Amino acid sequence: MSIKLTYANGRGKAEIIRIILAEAGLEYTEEYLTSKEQWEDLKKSGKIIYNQVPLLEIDGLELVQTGAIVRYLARKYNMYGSNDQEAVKVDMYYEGSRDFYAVFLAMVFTDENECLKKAKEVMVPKYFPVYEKILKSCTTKYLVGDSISIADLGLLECLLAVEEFLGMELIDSYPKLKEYYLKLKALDRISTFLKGPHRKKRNTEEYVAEVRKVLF
Ligand SMILES: N[C@@H](CCC(=O)N[C@@H](CS)C(=O)NCC(=O)O)C(=O)O
Repeated sequence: MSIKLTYANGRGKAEIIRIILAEAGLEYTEEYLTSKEQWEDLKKSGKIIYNQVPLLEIDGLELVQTGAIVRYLARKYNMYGSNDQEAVKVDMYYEGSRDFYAVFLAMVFTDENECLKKAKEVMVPKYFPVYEKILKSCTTKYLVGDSISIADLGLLECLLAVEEFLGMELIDSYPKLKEYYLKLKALDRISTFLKGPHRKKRNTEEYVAEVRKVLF
């Protein structure tokens, strides 16, 4: 059965879903919201219960709410630890990554420089030592257990943003995190995704204008 992701043609809340779909090895199509008419039609279709995207159509379901979508994929494609104790750790580390990534999400509609300043001065010093400490006690290359989970993919999204917007030198001071990041980025499916069309580009003025035009 075909899988379809509906969102704007940018990272936003959908990018973590794209990263997970990539690691799960799933083929899917994307519909980009580019016109008000298309957005109104989507709302009328009844597919998006809160009138919000991302929308993931999969297994005959119409899924909204990013966290619900992420966990559905995680459970189905074995990225949620191997028991309840591991699952709750996956949740803790994944949720931490969401709190961290929120500063990059905010860049679309608020002052980009302010967000980057906060990312550098507040978020990196708050979160990187936590993940460095966790990784120091890990015996595998993953945050939880011996296989990749949404905790790793959530943190990967943060690390990619830090490298892109603030520079690799911010990661250099955390040796375990750096080693972990380089290994994650080099995984076959992830490295293919990062070079491919599902990986979205950083926001441009045109993209922000398009999102404003369509959604508001
Ligand atoms: N809690 C939801 C929030 C989704 C959300 O705010 N989506 C925005 C686009 S990023 C949207 O659809 N906004 C239109 C609206 O709320 O009217 C989630 O995480 O999926």
